[in-house]
Amino acid sequence: MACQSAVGVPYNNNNNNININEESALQKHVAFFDRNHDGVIYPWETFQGFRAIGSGILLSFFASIFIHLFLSQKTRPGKFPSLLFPIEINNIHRGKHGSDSGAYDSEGRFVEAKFEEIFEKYGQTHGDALTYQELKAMVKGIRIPKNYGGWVGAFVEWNILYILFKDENGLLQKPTVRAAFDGTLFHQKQKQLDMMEMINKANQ
Ligand SMILES: [Ca+2]
Repeated sequence: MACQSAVGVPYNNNNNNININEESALQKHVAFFDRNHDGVIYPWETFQGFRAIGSGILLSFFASIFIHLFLSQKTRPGKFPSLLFPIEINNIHRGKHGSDSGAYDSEGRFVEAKFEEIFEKYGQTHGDALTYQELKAMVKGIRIPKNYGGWVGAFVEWNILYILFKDENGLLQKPTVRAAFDGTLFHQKQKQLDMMEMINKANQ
């Protein structure tokens, strides 16, 4: 969900000129957690966002702490550190770490070829899905030597994605991963859970 202040990242495929109205895939990916749409995400919003997509209290709590400790200051260049650990969506591409899949480029734009590469290289069993073992192999395979922060970042991100979005056979499906990258997955999941709750209430 786009917030008005999340005007984008300099982006133009041809000559790198600025298009300030373009919202990057990475901005869309995180904007779900900006619950009041003011362009800044606070830890309690991340917590609420995780709860809204069906994450348990413990995982939501851990994710909020980890994400904000890791990202807050990177997204606030030149600003004095804040104990509220805000994340500024406009600068979210600055929070990108090494040892990632490369499916977001340095400006937070989605890179189709890198996304495809994940499944071509590691989706050995099903082609269009990852088993947990394949996911582990991928997270290990994309490591940059001695980039320990990136190793931890990638490990946590992919494991959270797996825990919350694996299917009934324990597979992380390609369309699910694509929707995570393009920012639509969390909205879909929230809608689905809201719908289930409505049905449950209606049946009581
Ligand atoms: Ca906010």
